[in-house]
Amino acid sequence: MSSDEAVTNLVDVVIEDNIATVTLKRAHKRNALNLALLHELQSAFSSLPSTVKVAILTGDGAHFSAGLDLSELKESTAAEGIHSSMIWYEAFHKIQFGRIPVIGLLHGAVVGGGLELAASLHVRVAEADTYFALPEGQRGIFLGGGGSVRITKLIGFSRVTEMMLTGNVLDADEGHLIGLAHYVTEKGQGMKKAKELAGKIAQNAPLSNFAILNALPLIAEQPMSHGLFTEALMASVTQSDPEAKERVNAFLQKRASKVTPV
Ligand code: 1HE
Repeated sequence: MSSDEAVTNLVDVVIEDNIATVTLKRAHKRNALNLALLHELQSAFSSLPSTVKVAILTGDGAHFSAGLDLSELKESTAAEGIHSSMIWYEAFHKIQFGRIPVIGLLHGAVVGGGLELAASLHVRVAEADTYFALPEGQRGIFLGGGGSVRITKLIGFSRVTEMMLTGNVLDADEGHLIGLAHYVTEKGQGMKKAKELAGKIAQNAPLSNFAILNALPLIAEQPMSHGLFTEALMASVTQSDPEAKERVNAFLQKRASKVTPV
């Protein structure tokens, strides 16, 4: 950590109504992720007030994140490397399996550890200038922030292998096509889209959002018989919540909106 950063916030949190916008604030290093930033990120997500229902995570400046701060690798030993990965895992686990859904607003470079971070988010909106890459092979290292698990689950083992071997850089539309982004917007329109989605997500029943964040990934890792059983348990818990009863009644009494095509 350089001395200027010792006194500077590396993560900024702004709360408006029930939406928190969390911004990586290390633009002069292209939001490269060092341990200090990861600690701040984890603590930002751990300390959001209970009134917050959704978060948007983005990066200050021209890039979402340039990945691992490579200067931290210069002197590190194997043991320190393992310890560092554990810190990345803990921070991203806190985000992925936290209380609230997190929308990633991506732009510019989403590379290496930046893509590992993006893969831990629940919805990803990419502005048109976004590009995705895994330059670990070129740097002589390997994924170490959970990407070999999370990115592989998103786009499959073969695509991750190809991206890592060749250093192939995917643009926003290519990333969208294979599932790295759920939405692509024009440059400058990403926040509008992210806020629109956040507004919708915030209106869901909190218990449904909890189940989506926590039960779905667990079920995806279970054998079918276990998965179906977990699903049945989660379905019955959500269905018996008073909020679900009220919402279902509202629909049956024609007080709730219908599902409409765009
Ligand atoms: C950095 C980093 C970084 C920028 N670590 N310092 N990630 C990479 O291999 C990507 C490396 N970065 C780049 O390819 C480029 O910086 C970008 C395409 C992202 C942006 O380019 P540009 O021209 O806008 O910026 P720049 O001039 O290259 O960088 C500005 C400063 O940020 C410069 O420092 P300065 O002191 O000379 O001003 C860069 O050195 C610094 N910088 N990226 C450290 N990544 C858990 S395992 C995950 C493994 C990985 O993530 S591997 C992929 C690492």
